[in-house]
Amino acid sequence: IRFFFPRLEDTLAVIKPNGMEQHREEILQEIRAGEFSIMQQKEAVLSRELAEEFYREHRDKPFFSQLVDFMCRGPCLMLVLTKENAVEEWRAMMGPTDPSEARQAAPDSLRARFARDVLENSVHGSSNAQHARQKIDFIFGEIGEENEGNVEREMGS
Ligand code: RTP
Ligand code: MG
Repeated sequence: IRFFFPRLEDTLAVIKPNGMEQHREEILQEIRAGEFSIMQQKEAVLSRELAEEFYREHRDKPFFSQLVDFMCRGPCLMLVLTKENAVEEWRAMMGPTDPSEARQAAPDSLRARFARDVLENSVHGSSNAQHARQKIDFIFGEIGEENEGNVEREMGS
């Protein structure tokens, strides 16, 4: 049964501002090569408020304000990726948070190749299925309604 009906899973992927500035097409190419289905996508400059809410679990970390500044500095591309085991597969494609670790542990990963440093690490991915659902609802609910003016362009897939 499982063979014929794989359990599809959604994850939220974000190409962060530095990824958009320099490596957008290469990252999208990797997503296609990974055979993820792109079910929804939205390009937007995040408001501070939205970035703070998006990363609220890190609000007490020393890097929080830098992280929010970075995420708001230019457009992000937010993508709902669907595939069997999408959460884990997308995390594996991204590699570890810190590119110096990524270059050791996962030299082909996106962060090994495209991250500038531990902050500007080019991509985000949900860490589990429940987080994925929450963040997808948050991004594709609120940006659409409240931040319409910030959505610069939607790409055709
Ligand atoms: P993400 O949530 O963006 O997919 O990244 P992650 O799970 O690999 O790492 P997480 O611990 O959730 O950190 C979120 C993002 O915060 C920035 N960061 N900066 N300066 C620092 O030491 C530092 N540590 C983390 C990164 O942009 C990281 O992806
Ligand atoms: Mg995280």
